[in-house]
Amino acid sequence: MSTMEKELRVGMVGYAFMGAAHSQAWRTVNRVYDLPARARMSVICGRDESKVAEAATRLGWEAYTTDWRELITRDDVDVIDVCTPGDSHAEIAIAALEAGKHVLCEKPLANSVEEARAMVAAAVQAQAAGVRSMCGFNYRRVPAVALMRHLVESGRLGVVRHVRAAYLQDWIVDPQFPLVWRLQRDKAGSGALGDIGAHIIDLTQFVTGQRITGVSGLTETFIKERPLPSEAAGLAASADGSGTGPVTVDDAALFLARLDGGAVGTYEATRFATGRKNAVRVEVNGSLGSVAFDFERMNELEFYDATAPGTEQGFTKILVTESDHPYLSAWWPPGHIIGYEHTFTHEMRDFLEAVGTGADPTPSFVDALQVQLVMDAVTSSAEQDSAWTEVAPALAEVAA
Ligand code: SOE
Repeated sequence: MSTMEKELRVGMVGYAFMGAAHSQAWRTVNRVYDLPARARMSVICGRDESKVAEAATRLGWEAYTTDWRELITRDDVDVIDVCTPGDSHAEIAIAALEAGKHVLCEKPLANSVEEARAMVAAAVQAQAAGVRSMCGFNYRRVPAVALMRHLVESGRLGVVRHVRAAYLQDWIVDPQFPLVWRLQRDKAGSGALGDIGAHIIDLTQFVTGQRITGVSGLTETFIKERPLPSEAAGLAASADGSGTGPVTVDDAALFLARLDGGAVGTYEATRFATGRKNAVRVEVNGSLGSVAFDFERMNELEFYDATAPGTEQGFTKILVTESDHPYLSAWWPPGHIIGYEHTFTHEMRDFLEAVGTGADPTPSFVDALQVQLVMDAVTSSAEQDSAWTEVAPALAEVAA
């Protein structure tokens, strides 16, 4: 460690899918990027002692604890990384910020707008004391997505008119798939809308620089009752044979949107797109060109340049692996592609860069509240036969 580098001792809460993805990123980030701060994987936290002890060894953490309240008061921890289900985000993040710890919180920020507002209030207060916070929308960190934003920002698309976004999965198509926490409103807040719709809301606002101002939404729960899960229930869960319970979240959420720069958008988030495993698709059409991205081909970006001579126009497939593409200078030679886990390494890179230089990382809790406000508007609209529903700017709330 150079003398200029700060050490940031991380305490992570949760050790399932996101905990493993974040651990991989904390392990890797300082070996790849030269940064003003170095992460130390100090403590991992989970309720079940034998499982968290095993996770600490497997994922590379120095110590473990079973009590997040103890974790956030420790003097040997500077950052709290929240990788738990949504029902504990607000409580943990607010307590950590109040204890003076920087916070990285998985998406969606919270299970409700009220919780997200309380988190923003805690983040704003902590910020005055130099305590930083960020929400973990990892798809912003796909190099092709960052390039998309750059093309829009630098005017290559002209005036943005259409945003077309879909996040398609199929892991609960089978009606016998059990009632895991992601299908329970009290734990997850919402279903496809908050779990994957949140990503495309954030991603499109990030890429276009425009805010969603109003929506007309529709949600559906196709399978209303499911077998109860066995205790170890992840994305590949099994039923425990003890009966069934009600699904209390949406299986699919669709909405139309208007954005504040004049664009219109269509959004679709579903866990019932049979055959689509993790297709995050975004297309943006502007007056001078278009860009199209699909996460299942995450190293590529399609770009149509309408200013090229007519005889040469057509969608160009850019292989986003050049060293001067976003995030890629530290990785492999051109053509040697990257994967899902890199998006988290890039997320930790941006977090450490900001905290290490005393800046606020993005997306902030305010940005994440904006996403929450859109989701809330989609839910209310769907409850009122898709009535048009305005989305207020989160920043105005913070300023008030
Ligand atoms: C499950 O649907 C899930 O793991 C989401 O929670 C993640 O945010 C998404 O990136 C992949 O799918």
